Amino acid sequence: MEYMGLMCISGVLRQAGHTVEVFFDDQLNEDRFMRELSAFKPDAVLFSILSPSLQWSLRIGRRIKSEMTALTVYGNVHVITSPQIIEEEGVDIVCLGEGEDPMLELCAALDRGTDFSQIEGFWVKTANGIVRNKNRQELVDMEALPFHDREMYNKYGFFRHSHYLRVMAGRGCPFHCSFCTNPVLMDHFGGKRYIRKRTPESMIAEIEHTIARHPSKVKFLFFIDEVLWVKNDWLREFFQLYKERIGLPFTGNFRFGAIQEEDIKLLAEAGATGLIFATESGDEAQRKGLLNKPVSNEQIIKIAGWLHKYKISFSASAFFGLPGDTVDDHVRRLEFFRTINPTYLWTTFFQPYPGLALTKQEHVQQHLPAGKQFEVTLHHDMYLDLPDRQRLVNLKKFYFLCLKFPRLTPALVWLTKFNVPPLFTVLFGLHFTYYIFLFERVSLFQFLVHVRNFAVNPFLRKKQPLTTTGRSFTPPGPKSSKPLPVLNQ
Ligand code: B12
Ligand code: SF4
Repeated sequence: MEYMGLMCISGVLRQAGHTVEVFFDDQLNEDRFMRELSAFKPDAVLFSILSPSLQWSLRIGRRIKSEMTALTVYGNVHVITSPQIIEEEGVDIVCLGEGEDPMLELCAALDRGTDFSQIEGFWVKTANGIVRNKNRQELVDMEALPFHDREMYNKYGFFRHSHYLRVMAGRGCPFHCSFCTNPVLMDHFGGKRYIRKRTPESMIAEIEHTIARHPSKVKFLFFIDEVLWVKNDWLREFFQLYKERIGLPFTGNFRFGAIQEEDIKLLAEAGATGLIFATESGDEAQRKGLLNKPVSNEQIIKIAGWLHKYKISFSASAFFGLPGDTVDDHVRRLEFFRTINPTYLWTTFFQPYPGLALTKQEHVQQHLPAGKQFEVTLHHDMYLDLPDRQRLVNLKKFYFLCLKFPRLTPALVWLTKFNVPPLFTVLFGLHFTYYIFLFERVSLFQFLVHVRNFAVNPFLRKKQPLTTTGRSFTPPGPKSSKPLPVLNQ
């Protein structure tokens, strides 16, 4: 997946005259990846880290520090919520917030050969210890930023051959769901000021620019904003323009809530084919209580009805791996999902990422397994140590099939008693393939890359010593007693 954050940072750095390149580790041959990186002779290597990629990034960071002279700079959500990773070996700098401005200052200092330890928004490891600068007060002005530097990804066939593009109209979401990092970011960045949408006109101009320059014909767009709907006025103005000037089929993330029938109608006219409406749970009490998403079943059923009326397919979602849930609870909730009849039902295991309101709750804390790392995929294992784990893990893999084939449900639920992971994985693969064609709109070329990554890589990777995937990190542990590296200041 291309990273919007890196594209934003690259855009400003290139405009300031720096040379930027992206390197994608397909995890087939780490030595080859390191050779390619080293041949570029970077002054700084930037990691954009979500929690599941932490261990990979630390391992690569350590190799960079031992094989090259580059600085390692870590940013993105995991770093914002756990800046103490600065104490890990291989990490030189962590970014406490938006990276555009501090990176500009860092690169300018590297060019001049001057001190970079005092840059606001960074914690910096120096020979004399860690310098913890304060976070920057100002958020970036999204209207003043250059367009996303998407072209840097085109060196890779996977992105060049893509017929669909991810675009982003803004940052942040005004809601406070307990399982989501968004409210944590809102608190971190000083409340609602973090929620910003581009002006409809400038967003449309960026989409036109991106489509015109993309090497493959763009057939589909995916708005990856946390929630595309924030205000009705913005939505209406934007999609009116979209309908007139872009008109390509698209999908995006929405929240069941204040959206009106006229908005759904406009979205359909503008080209919405498959929208993502998170339900999170088929149980209203769980959704409103534990998950802190105050959306009623009634609201969801009403909006789902409009989506069907205007022929927009949509996916719903169901959390697995929450404290208190049983197999029977999930089977009972199927009734609600059948009522709204989504095109796809996305299931995911809850991950207790750092800082989440839900992670802090006692009944989650008491089920946290010691030293467990976050997995990149949320589909195969339950993070929390909960009763009836095996059956719930099995059920999750074909929950969507239970939804679509009610008559098969009793037999499928009975099957969950047996421990035959390959069978369940095949069943999961069947409907996940349906999802990636329907919602992710992958091209055949991209599909083959996916097959290699998901089906072939795990076998090839067995040859790599998995013991080197990095050590586990226990936040906020005692300070490292190791001598700090001397940096090239
Ligand atoms: C779009 C999106 C996606 C997209 C694109 C991912 C991407 N990284 O661009 C897709 C659909 C692919 C995706 C996938 C996943 N996502 Co996601 N995603 C988002 C979302 C909605 C917006 C991210 C975004 O582009 N923001 C806009 C950009 C401009 O901001 P930014 O990324 O924060 O970057 C800025 C700063 O953080 C900083 N920065 C970022 N990187 C760096 C690097 C350096 C060196 C520096 C200095 C600064 C810096 O500067 C940037 C510019 O200001 C966020 C929600 C959120 N609020 O962040 C969730 C979110 C990041 N995703 C999340 C998760 C869990 C996932 C998945 C793990 C889910 C899964 N397993 O299926 C995968 C992981 C993919 C992977 N391989 O890592 C969680 C992360 C939680 C955590 N603690 O890590 C979030 C926060 C949502 C949530 N539920 O809470 N995601
Ligand atoms: S509505 Fe979506 S993005 Fe917003 S806080 Fe809830 S889960 Fe997160």
